[in-house]
Amino acid sequence: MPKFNIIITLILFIIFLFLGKIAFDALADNINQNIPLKNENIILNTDNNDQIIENQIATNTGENLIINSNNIKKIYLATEDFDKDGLSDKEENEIYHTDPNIADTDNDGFIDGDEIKNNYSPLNLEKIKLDKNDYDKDGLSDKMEILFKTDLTNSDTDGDGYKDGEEIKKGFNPNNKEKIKLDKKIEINLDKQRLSYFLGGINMGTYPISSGIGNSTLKGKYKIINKYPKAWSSYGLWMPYWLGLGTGKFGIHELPIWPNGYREGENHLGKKVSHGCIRLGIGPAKLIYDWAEVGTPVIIN
Ligand SMILES: [Ca+2]
Ligand SMILES: [Ca+2]
Ligand SMILES: [Ca+2]
Ligand SMILES: [Ca+2]
Repeated sequence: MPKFNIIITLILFIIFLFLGKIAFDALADNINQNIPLKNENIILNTDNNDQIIENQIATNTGENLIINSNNIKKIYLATEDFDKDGLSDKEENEIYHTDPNIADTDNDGFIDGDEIKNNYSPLNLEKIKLDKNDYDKDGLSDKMEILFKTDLTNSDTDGDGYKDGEEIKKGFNPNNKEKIKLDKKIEINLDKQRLSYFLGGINMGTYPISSGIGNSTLKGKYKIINKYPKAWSSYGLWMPYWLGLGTGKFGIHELPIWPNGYREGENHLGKKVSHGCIRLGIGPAKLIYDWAEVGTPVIIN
């Protein structure tokens, strides 16, 4: 009966194929159900090796998924702006921590990109500027977090136990667990009569000064060579918060005070009136004095 056996074998084989197709369809449905319904770019890594199957589905939510059997990781592209708010998906995810799928994250009527362009916080319903908003309450404004490339939604970006704001205040790198100091520098612009101070290349503040009359403040690269809370000038007045420059014959200090208590030059900030020193106003002088160290470079342009 060999013919009969062949027929039985063929029938069994057809049944086997049919069951196999049912199983395969069920598996395919299952995979499809596990894919979020939003339209996304999805990369399926089906078998843990290097084979990656790219599966473009309809449109894009700004989220690109890599799926393999062990983990799911979203990739945001610098070339995509899914919600058309003027910020790329990557910028929204990595820098501003806004929603790449919603144009107006804080729902205040202004789209994220416009808020950033005009220095407003896209994460605060209040009309508040980035330099006044501290989203994660770590003592560093959102504006400075963006400049220092720290995480404005994480109070301790590098996870070393010190808040981002504390690290910047003490001059440490908030993006590195190691205790690494950031470079300090002071720059003085004689034409603009302004002093700026920099930490790690980031401008921390700019203040009006009063430098030497005519060209009596010499341009050049200097270092702070000494500092005294109150120095005495040969012109017979006190120079509070003294930071000596060059050979120490001139320096940066607060508006001078005569022995009778009269404060010199309060109306002169922004004008060249001194004998060569760089005068700072009340407030900024102490701030710069406390911040700068002996050895800090001072560049006068
Ligand atoms: Ca966007
Ligand atoms: Ca908004
Ligand atoms: Ca932070
Ligand atoms: Ca830290």
